[in-house]
Amino acid sequence: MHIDARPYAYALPERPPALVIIDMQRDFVEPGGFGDALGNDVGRLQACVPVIARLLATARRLGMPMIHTREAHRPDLSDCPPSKRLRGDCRLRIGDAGPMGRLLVDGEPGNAIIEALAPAPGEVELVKPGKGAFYATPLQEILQQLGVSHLLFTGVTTEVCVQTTMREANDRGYSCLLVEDGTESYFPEFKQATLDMITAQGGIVGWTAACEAVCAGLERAYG
Ligand code: C5J
Repeated sequence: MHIDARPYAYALPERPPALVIIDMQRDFVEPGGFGDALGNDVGRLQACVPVIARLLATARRLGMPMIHTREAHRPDLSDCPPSKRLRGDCRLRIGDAGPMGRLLVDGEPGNAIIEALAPAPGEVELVKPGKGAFYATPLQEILQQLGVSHLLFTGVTTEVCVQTTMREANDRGYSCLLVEDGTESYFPEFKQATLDMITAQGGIVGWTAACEAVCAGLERAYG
């Protein structure tokens, strides 16, 4: 069983892959959040919401493991390096109060995952202080406990937290596929470049495929 993917078929294992949903939080997707404060057009990220919702519904129905992540810092910002906080030409910085509460701070209204993709009870919701989801989190232990070998990636933004996490996962031996229409960037050219970088050289980081092909492959294998 496999998913029709680039640069070639993505072979599916006996145990279903985990669906990883990176940082679909109000901070990045809605006006008034961190992404907006950095001067980005946050409306661009909306396109992937219904796609991820479809994958989420499929994953729940097929009993696949799911990992939802949020980029978040402790309220005292002890896990936010000054080099990160002070970077960028922004109106508001990490930890400053915005219309949805303090930017990128755990527990604030703006830090919540958007309602359309909210984790269901029992699904893993991982708080990560970095761009990569393996840095300073128990993600590796969680995946090992789940017995997962393959990861399907979605979320935002393609070239920052999604790509960083996929590269971290690749180095840890996971077979990784990025869902092409299940990820977005504020910069379409960066999204395209990321898809090209991942699949270049025979899949130097992994595979990519559209949601349609991913769902069809999952249904064939686990439905
Ligand atoms: C960024 C992310 N772009 N989730 N975070 O700062 O990609």
